[in-house]
Amino acid sequence: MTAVDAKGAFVHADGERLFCRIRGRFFEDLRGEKRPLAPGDEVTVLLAGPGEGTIEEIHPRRTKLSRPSGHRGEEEQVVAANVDRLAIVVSVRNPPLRPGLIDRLIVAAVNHRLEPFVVINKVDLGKERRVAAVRKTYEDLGYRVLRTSAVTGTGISELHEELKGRTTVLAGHSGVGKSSLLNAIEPGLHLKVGEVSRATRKGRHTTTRAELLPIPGGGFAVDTPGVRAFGLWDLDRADLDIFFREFEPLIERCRFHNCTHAHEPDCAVRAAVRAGELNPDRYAAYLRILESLS
Ligand SMILES: Nc1nc2c(ncn2[C@@H]2O[C@H](COP(=O)(O)OP(=O)(O)O)[C@@H](O)[C@H]2O)c(=O)[nH]1
Ligand SMILES: [Mg+2]
Ligand SMILES: [Zn+2]
Repeated sequence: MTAVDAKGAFVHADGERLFCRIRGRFFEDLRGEKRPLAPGDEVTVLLAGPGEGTIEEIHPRRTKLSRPSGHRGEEEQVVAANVDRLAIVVSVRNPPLRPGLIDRLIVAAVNHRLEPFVVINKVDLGKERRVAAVRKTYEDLGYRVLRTSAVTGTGISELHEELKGRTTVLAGHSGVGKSSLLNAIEPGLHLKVGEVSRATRKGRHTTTRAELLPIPGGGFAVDTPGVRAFGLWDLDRADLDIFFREFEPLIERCRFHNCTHAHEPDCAVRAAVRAGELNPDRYAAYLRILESLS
């Protein structure tokens, strides 16, 4: 299943793209979800005619990436299903890197059992020291970090290699170049690319819905429509620390077994931050996420 709207869904079957109707009964048992299907869902299709079919069965999801939606975030919107990896795309300039976003998306990815990696795009715009610093932070933690430019082609073949044979969601603020990177890998995708508005430095949302895009050589990418408020669906604040992998060896040395590492005495995480053994930006990101979960 590659794309979905109210009327039906596009399904990839043996290299063919079928438009399939969704049976009404799939809308009845939604369990708080907005739609019965998400990009990446695996389905059984009954062929109806050339290029057409009906979805007969929706298979259980291996993984899913969700965010809260609706007025008060009470509904679950599944951005993509059966995804293997999350590519966290940022740019160091235009729009600038927002502190904490990579950390938040790593938590979201791991919480959903996706393997995260970081793509620093627009490296043609300079800021080399910043790029190197971001790269070092996340490589030291054991995450893969790529430097790319959709304009000059830097890192595009490496990114292509990362995407091959798997399903990867590209997440990051709009305007960072997600659609441009995918076009650079496969110009035939003809993804619409937005202008970054000078006034707000925020990209316009030209990508309006998530869609599964075939990658040359195998695999799929999901180009998400921005992640203004990529929520941490289903995450208990007491579990947040386990998603900060560098905290892990410290956690058992905190005095309280349920230490939140925010204010408690004899906290090994805070001690490590004070001693300069933990990256203070990562700790600040942890505290910000912790606060947002209360
Ligand atoms: N200088 C530079 N501009 C880029 C690069 N990648 C994308 N852009 C520009 O950034 C803007 C937003 O790109 P787009 O792909 O729509 O971003 P998306 O919202 O993340 O999909 C467009 O004007 C692109 O031409 C890059 O590597 N370098
Ligand atoms: Mg886009
Ligand atoms: Zn602690």
